[in-house]
Amino acid sequence: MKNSPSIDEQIEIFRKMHVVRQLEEKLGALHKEGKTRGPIHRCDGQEAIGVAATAMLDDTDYVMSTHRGHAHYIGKGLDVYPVVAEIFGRTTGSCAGRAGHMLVADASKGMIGGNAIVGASIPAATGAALSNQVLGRDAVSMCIFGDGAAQTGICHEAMNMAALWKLPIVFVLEHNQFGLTVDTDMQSPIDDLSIRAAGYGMPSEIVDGNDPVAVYRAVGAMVERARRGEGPGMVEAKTYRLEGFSTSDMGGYQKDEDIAAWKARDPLKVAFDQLKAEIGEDKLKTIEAEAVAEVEAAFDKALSDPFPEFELFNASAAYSEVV
Ligand SMILES: Cc1ncc(C[n+]2csc(CCOP(=O)(O)OP(=O)(O)O)c2C)c(N)n1
Repeated sequence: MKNSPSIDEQIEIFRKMHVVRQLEEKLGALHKEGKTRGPIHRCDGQEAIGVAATAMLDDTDYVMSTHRGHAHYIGKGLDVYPVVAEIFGRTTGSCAGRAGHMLVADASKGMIGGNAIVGASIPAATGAALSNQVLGRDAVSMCIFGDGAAQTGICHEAMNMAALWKLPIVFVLEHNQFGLTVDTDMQSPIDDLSIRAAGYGMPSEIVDGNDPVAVYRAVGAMVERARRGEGPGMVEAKTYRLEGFSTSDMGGYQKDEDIAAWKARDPLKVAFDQLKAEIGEDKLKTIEAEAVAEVEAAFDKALSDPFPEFELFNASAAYSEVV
């Protein structure tokens, strides 16, 4: 089928999904030991979207992420070591330890940043698409955002302009059923937020966000048409956040039966089942073990790296120099 990932691409998606899961589990464990700085927004259960949606992009294509961006970073080609180092504020981090877990960027890979301001990545990615169009570059922009971000006013403004100017951008909506602790039913009267795309005059597709092949196909088709100059498109990937909003979440608002039902459809299991006939269970288990070892090594190395040295800004000295 056109836009389907090759077996090699599927294997790489499978591997990266395991890197992300291991990263999240390790961060969760370190948070419990009091070793993380501030809350971490884990994406367990959403790995298929971030990794598969970015798998067909080049380094010159831009991605704007969210506060829950670890799968987007790894999917877009960042190594896990500089990501871990950045999360822990070390000089070896992808932003030299100055960004932290929500704002990771690496322009050389086209990852132009996470964003902690809900909805703000949507106009930023739209602006990046406009720059590609104005400069005549053959590159697309992708904005990955949540169902909470979809309810912001700025989302409407950005999508309207993207469609009006036929910008080369793909909007990937990670519909994980919650905005903070607020259920999606309390945020919007409609279940399928992507029906709004028709109002902007752009195509959309709804996919199972726990199926990496389905995500790749749907997003790949939108990326191709955007690259051909046919304008923006939207993919709404239905998924579920298996962990709390952040590592500081006290829980209690996600139904046990929902968690169990979505765990039964864990994207890692879906990816395993899609590949096992082709390459065998033993090979897949080896890939899993290698991903775990890679993440362990990244933590070992990053956590002994130095912190950046900052010179504190002396406001009164600066003021006295001016006056
Ligand atoms: C402008 C703004 N308003 C509120 C917040 C607080 N806040 C942080 S994440 C979040 C919910 C985001 O929900 P969604 O976009 O669905 O992303 P998810 O956390 O589900 O991945 C809110 C309200 C914020 N960071 N920025």
